[in-house]
Amino acid sequence: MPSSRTSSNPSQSGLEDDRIAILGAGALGRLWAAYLPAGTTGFVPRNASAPSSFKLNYHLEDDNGREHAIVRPWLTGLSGTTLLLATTKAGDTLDALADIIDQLPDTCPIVLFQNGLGSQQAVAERWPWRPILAASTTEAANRPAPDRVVHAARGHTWVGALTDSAAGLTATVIRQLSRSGLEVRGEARILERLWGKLAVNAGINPFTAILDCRNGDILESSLFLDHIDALCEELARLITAEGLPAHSPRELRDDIERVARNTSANTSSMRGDFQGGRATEIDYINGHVARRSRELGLDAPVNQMLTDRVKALAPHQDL
Ligand code: KPL
Repeated sequence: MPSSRTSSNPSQSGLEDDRIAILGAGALGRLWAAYLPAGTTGFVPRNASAPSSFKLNYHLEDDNGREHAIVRPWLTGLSGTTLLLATTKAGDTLDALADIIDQLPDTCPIVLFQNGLGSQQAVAERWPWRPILAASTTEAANRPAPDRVVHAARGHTWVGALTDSAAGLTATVIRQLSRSGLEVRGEARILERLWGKLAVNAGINPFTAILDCRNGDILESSLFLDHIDALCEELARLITAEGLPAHSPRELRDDIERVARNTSANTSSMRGDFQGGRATEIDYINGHVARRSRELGLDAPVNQMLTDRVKALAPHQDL
């Protein structure tokens, strides 16, 4: 149940014992902030966009269609933070963290919620001594208006360690996140889970952006039908070359089609980014597949073609 109130028992910083800071006030960050207990959670202002008020007000439509007015503070300091959720876009995460990380206690777990792959590794490589975890979530949230978040469907969130110092902290992170009432589980093989999600996103998101259609509509399109088998072969080869458990191209295609059917009425995050004039995450999805394939001596022409076509739709984006 989302928590509409502000805390009745605020500590000095305005938060109770758990002090969860959320970096990234998009759909996913606002979803977690709404479900976590009000007194424990606040947003981290980005340096470049200092908020003009002390609180962030928005509406949440929960997964039962009920409306909640949400009020959460912009945090004025991070010294007592017990958990940082980074819900920024993949391409923004490294810079956004660099701006604020010196304010965080060294022991504070940082959970990365980005789509695709590449940004998580960049963060773990830059701060290898920090406890850094990655999350893979199937919670579906979108933001049809700046002050409105829709929790379109309940899912699960898996959390696992990326750096050595995070290895013993998964249980603490799960305890704090579970206060939201959302389903959170530990995942020892978080990279495998992130690859599974990347494969689904690689097979849905660029098609929806290029064709400007909902997820389910790609299934009958000739662009999808002409390229999906080759795309799945490229993914299957790379997953094996990365040393992860093998998946056949057929299994990957079945997963992609199942998710496209189950979310048929959804606008994918990539189409939503494009429509909203935001940079897409193509470099961390199909672009990551093309780049890693090149690095490992493999070919991935379909992933490269989809990357190029999405970038041609959004010429402002460049890594
Ligand atoms: O994760 C998604 C996304 O839009 O990024 C899918 C699974 C495609 C659902 O829309």
